Amino acid sequence: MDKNKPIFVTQPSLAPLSEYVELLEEVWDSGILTHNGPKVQRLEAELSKKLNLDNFSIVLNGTIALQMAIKALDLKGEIITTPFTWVATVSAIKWEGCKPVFCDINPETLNIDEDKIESLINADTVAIMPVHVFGTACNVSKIEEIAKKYKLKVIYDAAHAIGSSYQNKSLLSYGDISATSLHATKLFNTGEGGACIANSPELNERLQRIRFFGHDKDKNVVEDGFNGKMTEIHAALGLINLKYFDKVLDDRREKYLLYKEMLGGRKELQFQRINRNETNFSYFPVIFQSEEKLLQVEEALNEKSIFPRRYFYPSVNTYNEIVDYQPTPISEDISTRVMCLPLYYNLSPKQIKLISKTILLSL
Ligand code: T4K
Repeated sequence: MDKNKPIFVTQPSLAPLSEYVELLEEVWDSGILTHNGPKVQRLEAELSKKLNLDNFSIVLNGTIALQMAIKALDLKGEIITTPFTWVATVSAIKWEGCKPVFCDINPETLNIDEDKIESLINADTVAIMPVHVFGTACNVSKIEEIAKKYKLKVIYDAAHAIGSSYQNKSLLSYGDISATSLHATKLFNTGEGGACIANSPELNERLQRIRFFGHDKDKNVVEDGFNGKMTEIHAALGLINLKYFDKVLDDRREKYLLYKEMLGGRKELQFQRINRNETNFSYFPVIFQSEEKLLQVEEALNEKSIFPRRYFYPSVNTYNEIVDYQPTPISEDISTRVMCLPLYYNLSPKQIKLISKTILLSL
């Protein structure tokens, strides 16, 4: 372990470069760089098979995936979402001309509190957009029940959720559309990337038209679209990384459990309630007793060149440059006290022990 090398919150999981070069040679030979070429189509097919999903459309990134989902469902009005998220959830809602309405979170799962959703529904509500925070499933059954009762659409922001499951199916199979991210920092990555998983072939066809300027198969413009296409270079990266998907997931599980073993016994620390048989272990959030304590721990880690990240801080409902404040006290409180520890493939058990001991000594 290089003592001086900084340890960041994450590092991309990357397959051996030689394997990438082989695929890039095919791209060079074909001269096809984009427009849903053979590599994008192969990645769609292989990911669908791996996760047992239909109606899978790969796009440029997770934010575009969310925007496309809103567009494909023709949503105009209020969308109930969580403030405990990355700003992209909310900016996607706003870019599509809808209004984000914030529902507070469950302090144990850190996901939207399904029991608080109904009180926010009114005549302008068109959809619910929960986030499977840190890869942990929301209460999907209850959310589906509410959506059915009020005839609302459900889009899951599943940016963190590739590799997670719910009731023995991929977590990405739920909702009218699930939108995931394949960003460099995610469990499975294409550098930049994302995907929409729709609940019907018709909706998937619409998403595919939207990502390609609104063209139908004969290149007639049949609706408002934009450019959401992934390049062959990115898809090739996905294809080689996909071979290591299970290995990366297993490795994360082991590392997550090691952190839990090191830190789990301390009553000063709280952890997200997860289902170990369903989550993808994509983040290791720790909730401290106060922000002061968190800052103290962060300083001690930074002194050792260890850089955790305050995902998610601040609570998005307090971003007063972009949203009107709506109180969500639990999210506002937890976001000041939560921090994600480094967790990635190349992180060694020795480094996890160093990080954990540094935390324990500064509590
Ligand atoms: N919804 C939710 C709930 C999300 O969390 C996100 C994104 C989205 C929607 C939108 O999906 P995308 O449009 O991004 O596909 C990261 C990611 O940029 C973002 O994808 C992610 N969520 C968010 C939670 O985190 P930062 O600002 O933390 O990235 P950065 O550059 O500070 O990277 C963190 C660490 O990772 C660095 O310290 C070093 C390491 N790193 C990062 C990159 C980009 C690398 O080693 N290599 C790299 O290429 O945002």
